[in-house]
Amino acid sequence: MASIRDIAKSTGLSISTISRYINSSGYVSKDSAELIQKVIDEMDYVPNRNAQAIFNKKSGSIGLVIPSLVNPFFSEMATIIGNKIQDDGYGCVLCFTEDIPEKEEDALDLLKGYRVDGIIVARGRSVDKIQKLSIPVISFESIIADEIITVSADNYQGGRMAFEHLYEEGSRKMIHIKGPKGFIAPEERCKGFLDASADKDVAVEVLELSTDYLLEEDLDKALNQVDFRMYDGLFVFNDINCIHVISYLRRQGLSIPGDLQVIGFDNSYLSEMNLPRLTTIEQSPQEIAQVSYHCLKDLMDGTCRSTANRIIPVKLIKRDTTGSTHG
Ligand code: XLF
Repeated sequence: MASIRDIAKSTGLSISTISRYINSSGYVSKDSAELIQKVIDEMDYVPNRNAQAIFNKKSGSIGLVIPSLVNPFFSEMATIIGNKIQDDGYGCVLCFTEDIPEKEEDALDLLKGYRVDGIIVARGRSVDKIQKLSIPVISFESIIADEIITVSADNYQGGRMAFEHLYEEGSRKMIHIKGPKGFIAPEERCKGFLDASADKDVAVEVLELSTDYLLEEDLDKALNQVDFRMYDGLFVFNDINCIHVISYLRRQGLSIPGDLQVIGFDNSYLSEMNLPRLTTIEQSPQEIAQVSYHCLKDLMDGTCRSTANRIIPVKLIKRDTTGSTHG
């Protein structure tokens, strides 16, 4: 593998000139720069990131902490953010928590150990640890502290929209399958749903799941507690669970939306692929990724002007699990 020394030898320039060029850390004449680049291309030289990290006192990498890639919302978000990180010449260190607090703490320690230049942490729960990281950090969904920017969809409004859509399409006996306690987004979605139902004086039921990652048979057990024939409208807190619930309902002989109108949350790619195609509340992974990454870059560059939380608007995506054939 070619080294800086080989490039210096081949160009006849000094190691410090080559180093200045590679690290963009000082003046190099146009002629020398062209010559160095030509030799770099010929030798297929790739800079040693570890050496650069020591020299620049920056690791050149960014950490991304998410629950897992199983949920398509997080895989889309990770793909978009990961691409942005890579396009900017950083390395992306991807860590998984599976929503287990100890795993999250280990991931944060690992990233700290790697001296990453910034971290985006999704659905983080290690409030103390995140606060004490002393690394620029952006939190997706979780509220950590005043000085830490949270990027989140407008979950409360999304919950309201879900109720209002089911109501407008004729549902009057509704149930909400709520995400686990301790996560702010499902709580807010549920609150919005309940507040909107109270405004219309319609009573709604809530079934709370114990985790976001129930195996199909455990989810079926939770769903067995409910007689879905009593209801004509259902809001599930995220698309992946919603699609499992639809499969359960169809196995019970219920038709969607004929017997029960169903709406999810996320607008992940699965919602378009499901049959019937899923009506859902969109939280755009593109926008969330864009805002999260830009805020992080501003923090890293020291150009961030406000630590106010960034709330991303949500949107109703009407497809085939609600509407015309209902009732
Ligand atoms: O934390 C919430 C619940 O699930 C997150 O935004 C998601 O909607 C992703 O599917």
